[in-house]
Amino acid sequence: MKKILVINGPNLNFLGIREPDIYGKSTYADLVDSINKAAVSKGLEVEIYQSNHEGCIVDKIQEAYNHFDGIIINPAAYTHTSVAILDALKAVGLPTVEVHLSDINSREEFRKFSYISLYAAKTICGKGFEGYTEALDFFL
Ligand code: CA2
Repeated sequence: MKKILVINGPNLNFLGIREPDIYGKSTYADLVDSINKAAVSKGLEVEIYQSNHEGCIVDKIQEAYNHFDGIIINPAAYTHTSVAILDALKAVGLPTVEVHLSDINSREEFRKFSYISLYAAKTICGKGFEGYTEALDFFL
């Protein structure tokens, strides 16, 4: 069975608490539940990790080396700033899908550039929780 590491970046643990107009009313626990259910139905094993800290995300990506078959990552705000996360993904070399709940191309100008897209095999945005399900399909 393929093992996929799902990483969620800063503030995503606040889902459903604030900004429901952008990110929806469902909570982070609902997101975890939806990813777990989709993974079971597709015959994939997933580990889901969330951190508000750039270095912790880099550590987690490095730990995936030799332990996972792929990475799904929503780096949240680090999408637009983090060369460190880009470099970690490149160093580990696992197939990676980038996911964003919102459509980063139709928001503020600064959200249009993604360091992570320079490495990710695919970027899915603007599809809410469904984006993670679609990302899982990439590994089938
Ligand atoms: O659309 C996405 O998934 C983002 O990665 C979410 C990030 C944002 O910085 C990216 O540009 C796009 C922000 C996540 C913050 O999540 C919150 C959830 C509830 C309340 C406030 C923030």
